[in-house]
Amino acid sequence: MSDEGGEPAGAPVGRRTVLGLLALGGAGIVGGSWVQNGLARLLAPIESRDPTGLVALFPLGAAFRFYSVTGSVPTKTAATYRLTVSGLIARPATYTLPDLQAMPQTALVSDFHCVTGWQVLDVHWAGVPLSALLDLAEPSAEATAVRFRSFDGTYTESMSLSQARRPDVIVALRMLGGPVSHDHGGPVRIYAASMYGYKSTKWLSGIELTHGEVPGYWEHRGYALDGTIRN
Ligand SMILES: Nc1nc2c(c(=O)[nH]1)N[C@H]1C(S)=C(S)[C@@H](COP(=O)(O)O)O[C@H]1N2
Ligand SMILES: [Mo]
Repeated sequence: MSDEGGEPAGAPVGRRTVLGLLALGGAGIVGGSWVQNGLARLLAPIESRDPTGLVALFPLGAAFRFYSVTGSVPTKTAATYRLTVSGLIARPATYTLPDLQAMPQTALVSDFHCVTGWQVLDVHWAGVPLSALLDLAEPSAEATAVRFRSFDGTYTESMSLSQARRPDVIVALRMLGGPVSHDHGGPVRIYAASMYGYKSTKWLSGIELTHGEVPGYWEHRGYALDGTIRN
């Protein structure tokens, strides 16, 4: 089921490892994107960090994969980027990249875990705490959840309002020591430290306050609505 549409860019170690896994299974040599999709299929049912020991056995954690469920994503610059905050709130708003850069920033060093098993440890992140934008929006009494949209035109995610207010959920402007790159969802993405990577919407374009969580792209394909990492 869970082809994450990942591109093989930047994952030579992962690919070598996959070939090893496939060789063990007697599958022989296969082509590039199929290899990654095969890995996703192999690991997708695993809903915790490493119950099988596979990740420890094969060092998949060396590098980020670049995931996109869409073929190509438009590039947004400081001049063209917009983030809208809408829904069940008193104060709808649209932020530019300079607007977000001018707000107080939170930095954190925290791990990134994809639910399919790969992880990157001690990643440097910085951005605006989502809670700060929610405070400015003044959610109404009926608002119980937050829905994220992406300017890839396809991806959505949701989390409860109380999860969204956690101090470790940020509207990330910086990652890995620089601005969030296009491939990592720049110029602005979500980073939710206590949740699996699929909650960290890339190419963030909208934050909407809703009544109840709206299942997103991956929830429609079997992922849990609550993406909290439990172990
Ligand atoms: N818009 C969008 N956001 C997304 C995804 C995606 O395909 N599209 N994939 C998610 C998943 S499953 C993971 S693990 C991370 C991967 O982040 P990375 O591409 O920076 O490694 O992005 C998440 N956010
Ligand atoms: Mo993921």
